[in-house]
Amino acid sequence: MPSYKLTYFDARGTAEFARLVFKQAGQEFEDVRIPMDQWPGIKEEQPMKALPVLEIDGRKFCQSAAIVRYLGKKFGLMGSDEEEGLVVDELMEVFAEMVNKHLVGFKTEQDESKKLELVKKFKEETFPLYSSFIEKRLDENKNKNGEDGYYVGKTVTVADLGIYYMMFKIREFMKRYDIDLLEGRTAISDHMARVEQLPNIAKWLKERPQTEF
Ligand SMILES: N[C@@H](CCC(=O)N[C@@H](CS)C(=O)NCC(=O)O)C(=O)O
Repeated sequence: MPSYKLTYFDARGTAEFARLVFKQAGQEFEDVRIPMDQWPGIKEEQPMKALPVLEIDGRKFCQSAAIVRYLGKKFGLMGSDEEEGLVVDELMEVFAEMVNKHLVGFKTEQDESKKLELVKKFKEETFPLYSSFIEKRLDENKNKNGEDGYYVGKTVTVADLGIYYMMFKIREFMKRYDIDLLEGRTAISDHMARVEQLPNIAKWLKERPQTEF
């Protein structure tokens, strides 16, 4: 196995999905967290002047989604055939779209009243659309396997880790507004609990640095 070093800031951010994949796979990696004041000094050394960067035996790779897909393939977490792989990919795109199209607005909008409007629209339109689709995929796999479980097959894939992390981000953000979007969304809450109870993930959630984002 090559040596892995994942460099990011001291945050979950766009590196945490890859960290979750490493942890679930039980694969050792160096979890490097750059203090913000040191970032200007190393920015120019990064392939696209941004983080996360994964070093594999010293060679640097960027783009968080590409990193997750690589790790998923390496550790057998992409589904067991092309059709399962399609669902896994589909849910990875759901994750990316949610983060880049919707959650980013909460971060960039500074005006609190405009932010409240975004929260309202998210609660009434965006979240129901995404969560209904996610529940449909969970339900389909449940019908196929006859048991509550994961998004494809009977074992964890990167789709489970990504959608878990997406829901975690939403849950954390909405707490500030005293909103629980997962109320009544039992299939999603149960899935989150299932991921949180995976032994390697449970250990990581306990020991990982506590950061705001
Ligand atoms: N599409 C890239 C985005 C990379 C990116 O914009 N990273 C941000 C942090 S999330 C960054 O390095 N910001 C610092 C900077 O641009 O100076 C990915 O998913 O990896």
